[in-house]
Amino acid sequence: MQPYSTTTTDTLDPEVHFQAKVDAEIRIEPKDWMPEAYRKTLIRQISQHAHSEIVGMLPEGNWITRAPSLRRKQILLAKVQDEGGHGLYLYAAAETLGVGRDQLLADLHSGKAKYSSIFNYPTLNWADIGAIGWLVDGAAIMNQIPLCRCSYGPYARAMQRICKEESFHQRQGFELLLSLSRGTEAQKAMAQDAINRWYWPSVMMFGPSDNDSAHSAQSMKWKIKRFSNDELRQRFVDMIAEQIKTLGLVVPDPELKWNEARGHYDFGPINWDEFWNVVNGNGPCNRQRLRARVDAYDKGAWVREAAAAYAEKRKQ
Ligand code: BYC
Repeated sequence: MQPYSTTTTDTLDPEVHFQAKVDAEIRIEPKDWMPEAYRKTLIRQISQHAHSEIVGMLPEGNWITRAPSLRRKQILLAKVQDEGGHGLYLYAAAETLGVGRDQLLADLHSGKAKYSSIFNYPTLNWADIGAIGWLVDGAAIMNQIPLCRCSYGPYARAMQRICKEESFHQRQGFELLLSLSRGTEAQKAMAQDAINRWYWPSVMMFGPSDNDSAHSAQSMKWKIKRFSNDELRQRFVDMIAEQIKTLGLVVPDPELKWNEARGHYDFGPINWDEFWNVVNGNGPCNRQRLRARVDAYDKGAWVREAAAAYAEKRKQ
């Protein structure tokens, strides 16, 4: 932390004053002055994050009616509801930056705003629910714990709550895969198949490599991001390479190998063509996911109208 004094910085131009606060780890709050580009970056990132949460409900929601036991169904229902809640905290955080929720959703529905690439892959068997919890939520936690220290107060506070729930999500996924890996040969094969399909897309979730990351340098200067995409990706690979040993399964990367000198696992090349293809709308489920969100919004019109009418009545 660097020293910060309002008296010494009061006379400076607002941008210098702002950066001095960020450098001194003083949180920026909605009514504080902030550069327009900082506000726009936050709206972009927080809204994309919120969209990821609610689009992320779809692949898992697909399995609620087919969960193999009441216990599994309860866990999955709770998890999917949590993701909806995360979306709400994050939309509320984005709204503190002066943008309306209708606008944010319109940008999602028109394809202007992105959401995480990972949710454009299909959930083909029950083990996918375990793989999502362990790998996808595992990647999400790795990326989100540092966001609890983001310079923007409302985002940081939303992330603290979200991270607590994400850790339950990851554990339930691991526990599901552990049960399958100790089951019949067919169950073990199902778990391995799910890991084979979800591992690389989870590694890609961290975004482009640092050299190709357009926003990282500025976002790190503003302390929105605390670690680069590649740093977090390496931590994730290291964590999974160890945890998979307990499952007795394998990571689908023949080049994964402990590197004593680096103190990290080396790993094989990432298929960036696949990543950009999915980000640009051409993944296996992009169209289906967007259609489902637009349909849900249209079908929910009567709820919004009823809530508005009720609020109006109470005002009178
Ligand atoms: N997918 O300069 P970069 C969850 C885009 S939900 C799609 O590195 P930045 C969960 C990026 O937006 C988890 N697009 O960007 C929910 C940018 O394009 P634009 C979601 C991606 O922002 C339900 C361009 O590539 N988590 O956990 O500095 C069930 C250049 O990238 C992706 C968050 O959203 C991607 N994977 O860094 C289970 C976390 N990666 O905007 C689980 C918050 C990059 O210029 N977000 N792009 O058009 C972040 O931490 C950062 O935004 C990122 C990207 C690390 C994702």
